[in-house]
Amino acid sequence: MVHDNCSRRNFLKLTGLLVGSSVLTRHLNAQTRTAGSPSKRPNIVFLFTDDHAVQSISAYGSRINTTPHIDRLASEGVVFDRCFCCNSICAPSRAAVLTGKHSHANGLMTNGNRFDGAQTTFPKLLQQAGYETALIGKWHLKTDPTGFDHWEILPGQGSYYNPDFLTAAGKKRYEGYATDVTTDLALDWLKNDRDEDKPFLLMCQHKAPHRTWAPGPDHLTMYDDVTIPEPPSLFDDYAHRSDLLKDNEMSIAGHLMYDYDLKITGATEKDVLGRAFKNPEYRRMTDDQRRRWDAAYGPKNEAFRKSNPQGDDLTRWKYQRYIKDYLRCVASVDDNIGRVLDYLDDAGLADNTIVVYSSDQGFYLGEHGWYDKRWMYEESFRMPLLVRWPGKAKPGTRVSALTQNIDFGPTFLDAAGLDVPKEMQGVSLKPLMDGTVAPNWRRALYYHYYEKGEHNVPRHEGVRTDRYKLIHFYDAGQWELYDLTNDPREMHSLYDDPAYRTIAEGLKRQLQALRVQYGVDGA
Ligand code: SGN
Ligand code: CA
Repeated sequence: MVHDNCSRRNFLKLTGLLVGSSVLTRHLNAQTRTAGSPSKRPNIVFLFTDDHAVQSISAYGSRINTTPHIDRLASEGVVFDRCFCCNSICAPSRAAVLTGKHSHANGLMTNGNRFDGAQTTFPKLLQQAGYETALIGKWHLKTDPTGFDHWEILPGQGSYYNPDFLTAAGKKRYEGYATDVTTDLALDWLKNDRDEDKPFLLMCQHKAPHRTWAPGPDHLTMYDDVTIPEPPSLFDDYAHRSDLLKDNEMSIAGHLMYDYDLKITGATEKDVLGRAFKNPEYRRMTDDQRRRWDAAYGPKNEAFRKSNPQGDDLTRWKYQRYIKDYLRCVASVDDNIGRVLDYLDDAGLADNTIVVYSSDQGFYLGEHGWYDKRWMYEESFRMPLLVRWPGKAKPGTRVSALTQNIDFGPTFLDAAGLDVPKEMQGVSLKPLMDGTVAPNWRRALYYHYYEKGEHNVPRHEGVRTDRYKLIHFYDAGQWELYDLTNDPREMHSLYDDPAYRTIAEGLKRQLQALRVQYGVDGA
């Protein structure tokens, strides 16, 4: 198929017809495909990023950027407006995606745990059923990947500049920017390495836009001339909520480091925890990359030193530097998603390929004065989920049913015509793809964050329904209750309000029912 298309592209080039016109190619591909191709098991391209919040995707109504290529998936497919993770942290979310199980059930509860690769995962089941499976990019599960015919992963968190990749054969460094390199490797596998007689699963998993938010050479000066709007709770005082929020170590005002996070190269100022680390990317750069970096940040840093903002103005400056770098990383992700979508068109694969875009969890883009994730509040609890599934996902559909990362594996198995094993706790999202409101769909989601670590977020579990959210900070014996319709930004807990006692009790019963349903210890 690819070869046919290549020769057709060459022919078109020679005859002068292909003047950068992927529209024409798409049209021809569509004609070829509809001409009697037998119905085949769909390929799956899973595009997964790290810490990409819906507040920075225009298909989700971003006020701060545009993501035209991700938006293409929205107009050609389905947007899940209420998709959530079961544990808002990297490795646990990835393990939940692979296994279709909550953290306690797959054994990976914190970033410190090692993934048990002997357990059942959806890639393994697809592979056993005849799919060719590949994983490229961030993995972060400590043990070697299982269930993949081909894998090439970033070690741990990986690097943005000139990243190392691990394979079963060892380590290799690629010159370039991680988001571009990861896409290059994924496209290379699609074009040159896979067995074209088999359906495939490609998991293309980016490091971006994870901390330290290092933009690539092409985006270093993007947004230089604009001011990004601040979220209304940038200066949150944490009133009317658990006092545990005040103990956070993820504030833009106090916990971002000048050189490490904010790119003030050579800064020695410390954050409120007394840390003054150097940015790890800077020393990885080639001379040319460093020259471009310095040319971009040098004048901006000089202007910062000169204006020397203080107090709230300093926080505002830090927010601008943080959010612009984050969005610059997102812009590169979006460009690279576009490259993959164009390739699928050009290779004639788009019509029989499910394309999914998601990220391991959401992120705070200044809401509550924060960066990072972990809390069960909407911004980090939510995940983007966009699915283009020709013939199944009705273009332009928005789904508001409560969905979770444990549903991804079951959905992919269902797409391949396979049974979902009983041990998987998620359910296939296929019935929702045409906008149907499934009558017996789940009415509540279970959440549990277990880590006692960086950023000082207390362990908590909770339940979210269509309208309410109940959170239990169990080590401190504290509860919060939010009415998400009246207080979507979760600024005022109603747990101590007598008018909400019955609602709180009902939610506690729902939480307990979920603990029993999912087999949580002690339930
Ligand atoms: C690193 C980051 C943290 C982040 C964790 C988890 N620090 O430790 O800010 O919360 O990863 O992120 S950094 O200085 O190393 O960037 S996760 O997405 O991998 O779970
Ligand atoms: Ca993450």
